[in-house]
Amino acid sequence: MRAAPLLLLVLCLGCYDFDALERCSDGTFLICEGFESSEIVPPVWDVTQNYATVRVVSDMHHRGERALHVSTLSTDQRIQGQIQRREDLTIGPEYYARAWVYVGAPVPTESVRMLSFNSMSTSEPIAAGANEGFLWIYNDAGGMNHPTADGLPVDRWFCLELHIREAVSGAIDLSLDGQPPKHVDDDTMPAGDVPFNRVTVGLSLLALTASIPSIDAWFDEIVIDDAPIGCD
Ligand SMILES: [Ca+2]
Repeated sequence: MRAAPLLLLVLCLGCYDFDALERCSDGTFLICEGFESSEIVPPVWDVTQNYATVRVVSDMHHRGERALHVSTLSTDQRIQGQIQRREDLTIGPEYYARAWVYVGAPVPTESVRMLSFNSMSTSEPIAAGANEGFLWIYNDAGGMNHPTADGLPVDRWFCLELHIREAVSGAIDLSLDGQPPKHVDDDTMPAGDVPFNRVTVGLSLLALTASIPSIDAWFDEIVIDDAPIGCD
């Protein structure tokens, strides 16, 4: 290569939009959803919209050109704006999940679940979410609520990582933006010992006692794998 084209190539590296690169296209993860299709396609994902709308949008994204937008109504009812993938993940007993999440201000103070694993036969999940404005681990199989010291970020994309080791003496880790995780030793066996085989992404507010303002949140590049994923 002559000097001039090489110089152009080097200069061009500085102007290339690396954020536009879509990480799900190379197929290295067990499950990766970047929402680059213009719609959520059943039966890959089932959609639940109770007092909420769930749409793939092109005016907001972490990477690529699209993301998932969940918008809830102002209500005191049971809110579920979610997509769920139902299949045998066949990656147990240790799962890793990563999601890019953007929650619009103001900070929701109610209990909200955003990324959860469920079993086919039960709705009891292990979930990452927030409560009282802080990131939170829920584990219905074990110790229930495990708050973290991390405030729920709003008005910016953040990287949410969840690690589950399924066992009676199991463990859960929740990490924000690649920081050292909140670690919990807990019983993580699903009811009936049926392995987790569903993953759910979105907003779920199940125990409201009063009407709350609407919430807007976006999700992008949902990854499930049997190895640590990171925030790349
Ligand atoms: Ca995307």
